[in-house]
Amino acid sequence: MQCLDWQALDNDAKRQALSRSPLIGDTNLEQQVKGIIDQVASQGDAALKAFSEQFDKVTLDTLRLSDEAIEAAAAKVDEQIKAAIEQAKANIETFHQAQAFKAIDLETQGGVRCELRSEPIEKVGLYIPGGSAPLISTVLMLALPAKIAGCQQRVLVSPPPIDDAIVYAAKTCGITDIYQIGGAQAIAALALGTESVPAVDKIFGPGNRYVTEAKRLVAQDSRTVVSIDMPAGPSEVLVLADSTANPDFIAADLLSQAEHGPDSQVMLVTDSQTLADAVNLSLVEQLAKLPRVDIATQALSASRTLLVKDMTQAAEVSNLYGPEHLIIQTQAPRQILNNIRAAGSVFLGAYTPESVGDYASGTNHVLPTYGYSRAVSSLSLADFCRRFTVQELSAEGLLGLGQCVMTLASAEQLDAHRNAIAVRLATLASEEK
Ligand code: HSO
Ligand code: ZN
Repeated sequence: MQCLDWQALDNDAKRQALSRSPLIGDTNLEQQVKGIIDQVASQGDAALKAFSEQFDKVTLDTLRLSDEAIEAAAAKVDEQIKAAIEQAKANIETFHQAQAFKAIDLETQGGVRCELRSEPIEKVGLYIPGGSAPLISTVLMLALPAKIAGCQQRVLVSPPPIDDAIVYAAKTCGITDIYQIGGAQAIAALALGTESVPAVDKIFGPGNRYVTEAKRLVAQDSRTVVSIDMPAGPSEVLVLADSTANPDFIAADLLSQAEHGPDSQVMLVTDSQTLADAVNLSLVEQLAKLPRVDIATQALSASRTLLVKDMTQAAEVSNLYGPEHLIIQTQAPRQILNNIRAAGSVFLGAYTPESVGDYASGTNHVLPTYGYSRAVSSLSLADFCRRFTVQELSAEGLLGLGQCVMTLASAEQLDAHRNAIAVRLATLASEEK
């Protein structure tokens, strides 16, 4: 990995050192995806089947997996995998159940009652990518919170042929419908609805650039009212380490992120040149043994080590970057945690690799990337709910608040607003006589 001395860099070079590969709007991609969405809008299921033949090379009779097909796929899954799914599921459930909404019901002033309530989003669509790494864990991370939140219809889509373990995970996590559709066309179907796919209120989940572009486009499409979970970018990790860290652990963590994709970014920020050198040596050794060596090598070529003066500065650098995953391997990681302002999920200490959060500790692995951790939160139960407020005033409440509202309405020159108060105050005054 390229190694830079942070303190020797000027401001421009510092910005450059923390830069991600540009997410340039690709007009060609946009046009292509728009075309797919329009085709699904006009031809529904027929378009979905045609795209499956074209992109997935699969001919589909039905888009929805039947109960028999689900049972048959689930029966083929290895018992060890089932047991691991059950253990991860229990932890994810425990952590997400604890996030249950706490309602607010109070008086802001005498006779003025205000409430904050929460309702589950009724229909949610969950996208699970196919391809070389079937993300079983993503099924757990999306389906369990959706179920715990109380979303009524929980639709999972994934490109055909769907991996048996994904089908099993969907079944055990209470998915109500599974559709074997993928790509931009699956997002279009969830947003617009077709003869067999229900239109949903919100779409969740990671995907390739077509999927990401389709999510962005449907969220702005005037034919639909659909939201998406969060903006997406390539996955990334930043490791903060001091001289006490184990270089083999760090190299392994960097590689676990690098193997996700050639555009994954991994960063090491340390105050120890000796550690940086040892990590580099270990990377070379471990990389050679990985089946996904080509992907990881490409990711590493755009990744960096930054040498800082101390671990306080290291935390500042991490805050500037705002990593999706932040691993802190130092003598006293919790001390550094107090200085952390922006990160999707934090992994503390030598025995907490990112992998545990990716699969099974209980935290969610759907996290803001690309520096969005400065403003966007990691996926939680709240993302599957909508909050709304309620207010109720007694006559006394209105007497106490009316003049304030009338003054502000007059200042905004909105007389009808003022009158909505005035007419009531006048009635109250006449009733009092
Ligand atoms: N690190 C990925 C999640 C994942 N890893 C799934 C393995 N499977 C993005 O947070
Ligand atoms: Zn991962």
